Formats: sequence, C-alpha cells, structure tokens
Amino acid sequence: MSEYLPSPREWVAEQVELYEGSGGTDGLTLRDTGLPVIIVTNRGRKTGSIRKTPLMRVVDGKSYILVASQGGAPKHPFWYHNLKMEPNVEIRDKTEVYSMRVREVADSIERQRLWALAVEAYPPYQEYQDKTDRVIPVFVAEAIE
Ligand code: F42
Repeated sequence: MSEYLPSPREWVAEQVELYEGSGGTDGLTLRDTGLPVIIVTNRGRKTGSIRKTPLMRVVDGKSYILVASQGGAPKHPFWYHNLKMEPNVEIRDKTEVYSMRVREVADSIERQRLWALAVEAYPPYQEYQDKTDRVIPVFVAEAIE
C-alpha cells in the first residue's frame, strides 16, 4: 500500500484531516465562505503516493467538475499533472465516496458550459481566470461503471 502524503499547505492538510477524519460530516466548506468542498483522492505521478486535494463542489448531474484554478496562480497545480497521468480517482462528497475517472475538457463549447456552472457555484473562479494568462483547466469526473 502506498503512503498518504498530506499537502504541505497546512490549512489544506487540516481541512482534509477534518473532512476525512469525520467521515464527511465536518470541515465540509471552504473557510468562511460556507461553500461546499469535495475531497479528491489520487496518486502522485512521481511518488505514486496518495494525495488528497480539497476542491470546490461543482456538479453537473451525477458528474463533478474539477477546476484547476489554484487561486489564479501562473502555473497549474501539481494535482492537474497527477490527474493527467492517472485519471482514476476517488471523490468524497460528504459521507459518499465514489470511484471516478476524470478527463480534461478540451472542447471549447463544452468547457464554456461547464465553466459557467463552476462560476455559478464559486464566483471567484472568474476573478482567478481574469488574473492569469493560462486557461484554467477544467476536468469532468464521471462514475466508473
Ligand atoms: N484548488 C484549486 O485549484 N481549485 C479549487 O477549487 C480549490 C478549492 C479548495 C477548497 C478547499 C481547500 O482547502 C483547498 C482548495 N484548493 C483548490 C486548493 C487545493 O486543494 C490545492 O492545495 C491547490 O490547488 C494546490 O495543489 P497542488 O497539487 O499544487 O498542491 C501543492 C501545495 C502540493 O501539495 N505540492 C506538493 C509538494 O510537496 O510541494 C506536491 C504534490 C504532488 O502532487 N507531488 C507529485 C507526486 O508524485 O507525489 C509530483 C508532482 C510533480 O509533477 O512534480
């Protein structure tokens, strides 16, 4: 079994600990926004270790939309590269855990529709896009049948 490596960002690691440690009954929102968060569990592309990444909860039917915004930073987050290499993930949404496969959305019309859903769920995503030169990647996570 691979080891779980917590995020070096303390507030992120603490959110994961609270969310997962409570079985999805505590630590469910982003700081003081009150907006819901999911936890994505995936593998590090170099270490092979287990990584856990809290992201805003954006849904499209039964799919989840993952937005690699990292606060509008100039570079994609590491988890973007991890997911490109290993698209099979687990997503925890409160007390439910789903095995899912992710794909990056390449089609611009599809991206536009999903981006609108993302901004509706978490309006700062638009500010993040406006302040960075990169096009913020969007993934769709779908249940593995
Ligand atoms: N980030 C987002 O991008 N979008 C969101 O919607 C979002 C919401 C959110 C809500 C709550 C919360 O607590 C955090 C939230 N974040 C959101 C922040 C998010 O959880 C991540 O912390 C952030 O996106 C940065 O991701 P990152 O993968 O770049 O993490 C950094 C800090 C990190 O952990 N770096 C590790 C390190 O040691 O520096 C490396 C991690 C890693 O994946 N290593 C790979 C490996 O093999 O293990 C190799 C990676 C490589 O390619 O070199």
